[in-house]
Amino acid sequence: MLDELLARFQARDRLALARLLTLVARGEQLEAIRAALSPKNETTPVVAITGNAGVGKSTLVGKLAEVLRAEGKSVAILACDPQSPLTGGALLGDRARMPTHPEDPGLYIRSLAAPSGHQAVAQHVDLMIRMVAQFGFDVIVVETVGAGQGDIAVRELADVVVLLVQPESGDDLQWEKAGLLEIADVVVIHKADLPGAERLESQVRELLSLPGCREIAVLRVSSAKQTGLTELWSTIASCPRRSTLIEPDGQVLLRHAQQVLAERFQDRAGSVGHVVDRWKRHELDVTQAADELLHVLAR
Ligand SMILES: Nc1nc2c(ncn2[C@@H]2O[C@H](COP(=O)(O)OP(=O)(O)OP(=O)(O)O)[C@@H](O)[C@H]2O)c(=O)[nH]1
Ligand SMILES: [Mg+2]
Repeated sequence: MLDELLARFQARDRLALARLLTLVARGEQLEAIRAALSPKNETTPVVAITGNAGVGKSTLVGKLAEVLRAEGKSVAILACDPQSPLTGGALLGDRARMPTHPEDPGLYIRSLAAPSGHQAVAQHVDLMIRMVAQFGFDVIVVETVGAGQGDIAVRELADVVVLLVQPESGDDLQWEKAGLLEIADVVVIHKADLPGAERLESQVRELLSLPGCREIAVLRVSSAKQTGLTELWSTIASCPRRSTLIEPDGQVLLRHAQQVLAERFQDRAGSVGHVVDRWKRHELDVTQAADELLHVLAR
């Protein structure tokens, strides 16, 4: 059954892709599916779109997909939703705001339930990203749940993180309190058709000019008025990539090892995480980190 699905997936059957994604979303057959993927095609850019609820993520993702399609690029969208797809509402809502062209082989949209709590993306979305990359899409866009600190996980998954903010009533910059600015490569002042966009842009630029901030592009975009969208894509495309997916082989290996370990040796997840954290802080090189992981396992 799984073998047949995988064979159909390799033959670029979208129904097989959908079924496999469902298995992964349920946490089933993870290892077999992971093992069946070849490490090829992992240079596919992954763009995360994040921001608070209602800031227009789904709408913008839909518009961005149209820009990409017009350029002849195929796009897979993984839309993480705070609600269970069982309720139907959120799922259908997202679909409604995104273009649905079932006949377009260059566009694939998948809604995923993100677990409630602090996580910004659905579980195993890393594996799903690899799957759609392998399926052959040119660009992968992940819509995340604006879950504040939980979005840090997004940093690990994506080459480019786009943070959406919108003119809000009052001075309550929620996304700033949540630390979202820290993970962004591009900040979009979204709904730029609304009053207050200019003021918000200067607030954001001011925050970003504080010492210690990375260089981050700031753009005004209105999905409703269709302005700033092509500029947004060219900005994203010119961002330096620093994905897990394009790191040197050893580091990819280490990260995959971490996932497998976390699944198989749940009791040692803490120790594994500790080693990986030290590697990330450059306290260990990749060989040392691999050695330490072996120690953790041999215990
Ligand atoms: N004025 C204006 N409204 C917009 C724009 N883009 C989206 N909206 C509206 O903003 C609302 C929320 O849009 P969504 O795309 O659902 O936002 P979201 O961030 O995906 O929402 P969640 O997934 O629920 O967090 C909708 O009513 C949209 O019509 C825009 O450019 N301008
Ligand atoms: Mg949405």
